[in-house]
Amino acid sequence: MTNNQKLNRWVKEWAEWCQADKVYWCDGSEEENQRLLSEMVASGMGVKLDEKKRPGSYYFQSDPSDVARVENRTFICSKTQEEAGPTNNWADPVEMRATMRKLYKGCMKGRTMYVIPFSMGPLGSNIAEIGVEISDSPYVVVNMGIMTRMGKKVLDVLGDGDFVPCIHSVGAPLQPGQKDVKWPCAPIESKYITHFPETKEIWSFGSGYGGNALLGKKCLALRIASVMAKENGWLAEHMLILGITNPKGEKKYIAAAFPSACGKTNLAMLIPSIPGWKVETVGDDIAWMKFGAGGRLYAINPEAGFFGVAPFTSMDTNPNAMLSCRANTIFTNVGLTPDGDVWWEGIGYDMPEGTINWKGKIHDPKSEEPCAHPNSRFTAPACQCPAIDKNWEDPVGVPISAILFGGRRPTTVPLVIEAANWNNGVFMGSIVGSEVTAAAIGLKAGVRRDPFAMLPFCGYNMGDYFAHWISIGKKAGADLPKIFFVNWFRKENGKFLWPGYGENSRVLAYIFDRCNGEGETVDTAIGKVPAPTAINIDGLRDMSVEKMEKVLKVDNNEWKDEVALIDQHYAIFGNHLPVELTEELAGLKKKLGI
Ligand code: SAT
Ligand code: MN
Repeated sequence: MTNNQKLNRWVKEWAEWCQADKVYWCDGSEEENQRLLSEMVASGMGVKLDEKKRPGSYYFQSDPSDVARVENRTFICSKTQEEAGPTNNWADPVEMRATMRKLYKGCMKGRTMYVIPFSMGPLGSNIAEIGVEISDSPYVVVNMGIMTRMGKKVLDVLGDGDFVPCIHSVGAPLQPGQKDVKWPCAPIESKYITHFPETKEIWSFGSGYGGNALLGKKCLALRIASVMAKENGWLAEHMLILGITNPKGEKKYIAAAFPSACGKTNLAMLIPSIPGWKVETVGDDIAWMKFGAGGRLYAINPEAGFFGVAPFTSMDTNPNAMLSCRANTIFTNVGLTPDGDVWWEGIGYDMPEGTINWKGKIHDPKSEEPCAHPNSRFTAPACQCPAIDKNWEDPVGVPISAILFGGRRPTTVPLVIEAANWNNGVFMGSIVGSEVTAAAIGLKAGVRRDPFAMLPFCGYNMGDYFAHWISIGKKAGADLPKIFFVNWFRKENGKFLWPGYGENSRVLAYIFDRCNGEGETVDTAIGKVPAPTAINIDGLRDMSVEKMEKVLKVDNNEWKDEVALIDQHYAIFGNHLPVELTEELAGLKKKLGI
């Protein structure tokens, strides 16, 4: 309980509306965490993993219909559709409230309503924000306990201050005597993940999975925070943050945005392959950046844990992620081995016989279907990451020297390009995209643009978001990060030209040197690329200066095609596209001779 009148009133109103059996205020203690986990094990929702193999860890299987974020059920309910812009699903806020109020009525019958106070960012940091989630899912409580700073300590900091109200229900009330299912949720057509940017509220109904239900993450820390950031002159971004130290002991921080499935977690936790360099992790998914001392942008990771994709995480691909989830971790939709451990495709060893798959059946190793769902996850405390940066919880944040944008581009985009200036860097962010094959879920083959990797996460008109980025560059006295465009995924004859993973440290080292004004560059139509010998390839098998020339090549013909695609991409933003980006595109066309 609290003396915060607004909070008390809000909790009371919703407990009555949802007709929860009980209201429980989470204190965030370890005792509470253990109790909720034990209750879920007793009810059959969760499984305790073997204490020797995976100490303090638990296993869950979701309903097969509730396995990922549902973008087509995610809405931005600004007053007008124009404010939500061409890339968001918009719904009228008055109508949406009416629709959802009906769904929420009585939706927590037979369940406990948990009140979850949480802080995105270190408690009391002036970059942090406080939210309160009410949820009828104990699974959400224990996950929020890892992913955020949660409980009574948050209420102490909140006092009678303001918070972001977040309402969540799995949408599966229980009648008297009705037995609960393992993973309660509502059918897809009544799932709603809804944001009200004007009033900074989040209403979520019908799903218990990931970003649909852990409302601090994508809903607050990106969709709502992007609106707050625009209003108050800061940045809320879908970016990892890493610290990199050179052999002389000099350290810089880099933030990087990549669309889903481009290896953000791997880059954030990378182990450099070049001697003497060190990479440390501040965050793997979200960065909030505000101006601080010396006009520099300081970043915090608003989260306290990693909600990482399990498949293909191994001691080879990402040992720091493997070690982060060695204990005190919640696993969802991976395989469960007979000896009480977890298994997934690409974990680095064969599946033990008798392993149960994410659908709860003994897995046939010859099956076409995977044992772990492709979007199966580990929820692990960030402090367990061996590479966690010593400043990761500094309330002031860490000063950002460089911002990277990237996607999966088999052609056209070289390994690394340096923006000429801030606006040119914003242009690069605005054209980020990944190549998708026709097989990908209902998408057209070609480049799927995902500007700033924020397509599903920007809480307002993406054209206005570009303009906000431009305006950040105009701040008086700002000492801005350098911006780079990277692409680890260029191919020749179907094969990747660049080895990726730990070898990406070679590119980070070049970027580090560029921030010090070092490193040899070559000018091209789109920006500065490294000279073929500027990136250290010592000891790299299968790499040569000739191959580097291919990885770094800027082919003006490819860029002429790209520019036509950028024209199409930009057209959807109409008069919300800032003139500075039109000018950047015109400048590029001129250099290409179009
Ligand atoms: O489910 S989350 O939104 O937390 C992760 C993701 O889909 O990117
Ligand atoms: Mn993400």
